[in-house]
Amino acid sequence: MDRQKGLDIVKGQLTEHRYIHTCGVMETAVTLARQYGADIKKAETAAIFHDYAKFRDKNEMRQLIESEGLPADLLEYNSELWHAPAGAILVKKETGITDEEVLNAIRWHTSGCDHMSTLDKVIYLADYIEPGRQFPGVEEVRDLAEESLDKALMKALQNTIMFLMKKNQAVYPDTFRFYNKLVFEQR
Ligand code: DGI
Ligand code: FE
Ligand code: FE
Ligand code: FE
Repeated sequence: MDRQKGLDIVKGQLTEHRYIHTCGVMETAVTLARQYGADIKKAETAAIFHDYAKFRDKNEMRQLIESEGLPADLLEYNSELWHAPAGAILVKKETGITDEEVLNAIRWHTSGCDHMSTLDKVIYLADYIEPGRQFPGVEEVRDLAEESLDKALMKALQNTIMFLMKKNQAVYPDTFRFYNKLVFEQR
């Protein structure tokens, strides 16, 4: 899809703040795709649409998870996780994007999983390090992203898992699976 058309569509779904974040993810994803050999156009499209469902009604997303046969255990975990798989379904239904690689990158952009493609990783990392992100540790991950996609992701996953644990929150199993996979691949 044309960049401007995609941006116009998501603008109607997002707050101003989230739209600016989306533009940051788009720029960062294109840079990372070029650097690490993912499809640049697919990275651009996945980035534009990655948070498409961020502000959908929770009940709508809960029903979608049930009716579309998405993993039911999602409902037991933080509802922040839902907009990613729900987004993949809604983007397909509502925007005509059918490319499964793009839809998968949207699907896995929050939890991760144990079979992340290079495109999935690019979107996951771009979401974490785009220029608008300010949380502790992001600068270290930005530096690592210059030298290694997987090393940067490993640090990002460590930060996220520890952040959730410090708040006594549950960690979705796919997030641990993604982290463990990165560990296994790096040793
Ligand atoms: O939608 P964004 O804010 O741009 O970012 P995101 O889709 O990566 O959502 C990240 C949020 O989800 C972050 O604040 C932590 C929260 N979260 C809750 N449970 C989990 C989780 N993130 C991961 N990776 N795994 C969880 O189990
Ligand atoms: Fe998100
Ligand atoms: Fe993320
Ligand atoms: Fe995001």
